[in-house]
Amino acid sequence: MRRDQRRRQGQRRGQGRGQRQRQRGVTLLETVMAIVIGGIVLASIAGAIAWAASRSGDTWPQKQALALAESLMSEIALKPYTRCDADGPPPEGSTTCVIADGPGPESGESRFSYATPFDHPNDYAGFAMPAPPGFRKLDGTVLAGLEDYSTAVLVQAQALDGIAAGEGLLVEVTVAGPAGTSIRLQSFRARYAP
Ligand SMILES: [Ca+2]
Repeated sequence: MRRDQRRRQGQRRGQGRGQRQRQRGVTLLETVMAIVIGGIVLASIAGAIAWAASRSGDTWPQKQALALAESLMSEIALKPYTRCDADGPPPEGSTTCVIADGPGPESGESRFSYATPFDHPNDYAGFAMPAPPGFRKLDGTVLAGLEDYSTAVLVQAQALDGIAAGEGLLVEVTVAGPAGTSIRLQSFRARYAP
């Protein structure tokens, strides 16, 4: 009697394991459904990536123009803002410049000259690199691929908070590129040296 009970219990346990094994299994229909859903998800992700890639291409001229404007603005920021031209400071004991500095380059100065380069923010007043040939390096050579980007610089006296116009400058760099692209950066300088 006890043996029969144990056998029946064993049969019930065996049936229970079989049911659990059947529950753990995956049907062909479920597999097909998973593949279909996975495919839809992957197609959606690929579509989002393609959309983002197309949008990033649209903004490329703006990014390029901004990089050029920042480059030229950094170059101007490196020039000391002094009262006299860097080549003609006042002699010792005097306050009169040997070479006075004013808007635009002084005699012989050029952004593309190694002997007499621009040496003051004022030298960039009215400076421009029309397109073509577009943006040029300090040695005058054209940067390939940037022939459609034109550059113009405005430098003018600017009164700042507590600083007279004669001792403050507004520097404005404008870069125009393809597809109507236009970037304008502004910065302000205050004279710190004699
Ligand atoms: Ca100068």
